[in-house]
Amino acid sequence: MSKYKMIAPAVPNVPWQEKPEGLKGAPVWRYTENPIIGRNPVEGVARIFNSAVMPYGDGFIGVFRGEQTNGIPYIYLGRSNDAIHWEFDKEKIHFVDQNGKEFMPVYAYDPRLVKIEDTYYIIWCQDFYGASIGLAKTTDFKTFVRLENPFIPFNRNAVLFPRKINGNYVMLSRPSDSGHTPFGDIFLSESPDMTYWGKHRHVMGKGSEWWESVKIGGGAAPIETSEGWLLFYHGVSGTCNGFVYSIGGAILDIDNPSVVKYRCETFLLTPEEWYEERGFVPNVCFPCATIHDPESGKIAIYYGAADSYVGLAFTKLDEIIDYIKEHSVVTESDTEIGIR
Ligand code: BMA
Repeated sequence: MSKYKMIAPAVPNVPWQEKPEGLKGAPVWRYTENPIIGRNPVEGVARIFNSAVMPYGDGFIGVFRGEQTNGIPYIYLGRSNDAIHWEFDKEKIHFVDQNGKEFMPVYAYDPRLVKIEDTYYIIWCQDFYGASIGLAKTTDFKTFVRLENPFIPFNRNAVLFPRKINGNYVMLSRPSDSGHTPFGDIFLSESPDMTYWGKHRHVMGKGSEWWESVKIGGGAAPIETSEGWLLFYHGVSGTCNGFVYSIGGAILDIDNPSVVKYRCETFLLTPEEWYEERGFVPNVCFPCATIHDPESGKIAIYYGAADSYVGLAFTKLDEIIDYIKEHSVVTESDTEIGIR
């Protein structure tokens, strides 16, 4: 009997490996065959990383950050039967505006993919006179309709909740600068129609713990549970040799997600393996999606590794919630409603 409940559609074929014996104290463990996506995965693309996947039909579908061989990132569609071996389209995703006219962003990176009711939304970072959030929808993964840019620049790391809360769509984002951003807290905004965004709230600030002391950003779409919204996010620390990106975990109030109920003071995963420590940008674990199954409590976390690869890690609902609760430290700025 599981202790906690996950509220999500069943995914019996969630990719999975049991926790290795002897891995004490760590609630998240890596897939032994990582990285699941290596370099030069498709013609014209040097690296795929920071990408989002989800169940679709009998298999899985995903939106992938592909670094083209000209150095410009774009989003590519990929499909898989097992969520581990992926086939990618050679052509980047083709966007149209709401009148059907081609509407391609100059560049597009770090996509997230979230299903709300019958529609799939892609959220990514793009140029809108500076780094900001792009938003598009599809129902068939053939036509991708770009919606209005939700926010003015500069902003990154937007993630939608998988259902409306109190009648509104809810999006997390991380206001930033136009460069590598030496600061950053997670905020949320609401919208009745995916066009007008407001009721902005502060969710959580960069942490007092060293591993997340420079900035944080939303990662995978929050998972609805009996304890609140389970959020995997990234936390960044600064070293004399650059930023280090680790994966953190928090649980947000179910009806008022700007309130942080629990926040894990330790990272859940930090760069340790060669594919996380060595690559185009060393020392990056950057979560963008989970595939999760309410019946078994299995959660597979997809993360970009060293801006070069895609890694896969696992945890279980009861274990991760207990771990976050047992190691939780929340500050006033976490637990307040987040309006001043
Ligand atoms: C951030 C984003 C991510 C990237 C990370 C580390 O600012 O650009 O795409 O993974 O830096 O380079």
